[in-house]
Amino acid sequence: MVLEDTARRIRTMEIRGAGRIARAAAEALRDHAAALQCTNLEEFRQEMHRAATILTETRPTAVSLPNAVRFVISRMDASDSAEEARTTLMESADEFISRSHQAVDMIAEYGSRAIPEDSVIMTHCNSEVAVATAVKAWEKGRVREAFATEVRPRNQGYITAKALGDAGIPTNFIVDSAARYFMRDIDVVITGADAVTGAGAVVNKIGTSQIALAAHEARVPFLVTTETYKFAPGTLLGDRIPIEERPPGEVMGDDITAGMPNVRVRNPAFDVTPAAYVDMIVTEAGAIPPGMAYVIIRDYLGWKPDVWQKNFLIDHKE
Ligand code: RUB
Repeated sequence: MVLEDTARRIRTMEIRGAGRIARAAAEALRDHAAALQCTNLEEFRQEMHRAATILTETRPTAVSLPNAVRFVISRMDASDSAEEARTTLMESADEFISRSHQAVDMIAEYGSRAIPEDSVIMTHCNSEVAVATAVKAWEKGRVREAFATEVRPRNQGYITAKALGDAGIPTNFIVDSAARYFMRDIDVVITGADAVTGAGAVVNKIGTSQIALAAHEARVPFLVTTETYKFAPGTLLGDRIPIEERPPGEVMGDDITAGMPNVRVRNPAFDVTPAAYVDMIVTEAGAIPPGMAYVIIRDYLGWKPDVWQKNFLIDHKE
């Protein structure tokens, strides 16, 4: 019940943002394991793998989701009984959730140090970790003003503008297409990430790459704040990050499109910013250049090519 409910809330974006999605999935697996009346190890394992599949299929782009699910369920494989597997899984879920919260605090601290004194910052979409960094920098007196974009079509920028404003930061709310117009006033752009590839490219909310391009053109530093569990090991095997394309109705009402038979509305939810437009990626493991993405995958996500080639898609998909 909790499982299906969490899956529905992630799918409908009631729970959104890569970090929150990952923690919600870990929590759902933990609660599902706790509620499962099952004393047979193999049955327990199978049911938890089924649960993992339901969760990972809710949204395709945020790599935090399969990484969190893998972290939570992989250790139970060494268990000798259903009870041991349940305990291990529940402990892993709690560990993931607490590490995730700690990571946000650490990134906010490191990221805030990277923001120059008296900065005007710009952010796009609603990233928990980018907002935490901006607020931390504000508390240290490093931020003078903020710009938050609207983020069509789902308007996540409202949440960001409110959070920044509530923290006391004088905040300008602008439409997405005004980002380049205001870039001349900006000292640093900060965004979050849904995925980071082995080559250091950053997948984030649609429009991020245009803002990165405008920042690059204006010589404005572009900072990405992200937990290490948003790095994508599969990209080292040549996998591409799937870009979610959401329903056209989010962009234009179905009644309007009905009157335009030759018009197709496209609604990709994310885009890819090449590493060349990213100045720094701030993680809980430190602030790194995008070229060091491989090191994060190797050292923080347990990258072992032989094992991952076999198991990259959690084994319920085999
Ligand atoms: C959210 C989005 C966020 C990242 C990072 O997209 O693109 O910038 O997920 O967020 P959506 P966080 O609203 O479609 O989920 O730092 O909170 O993980």
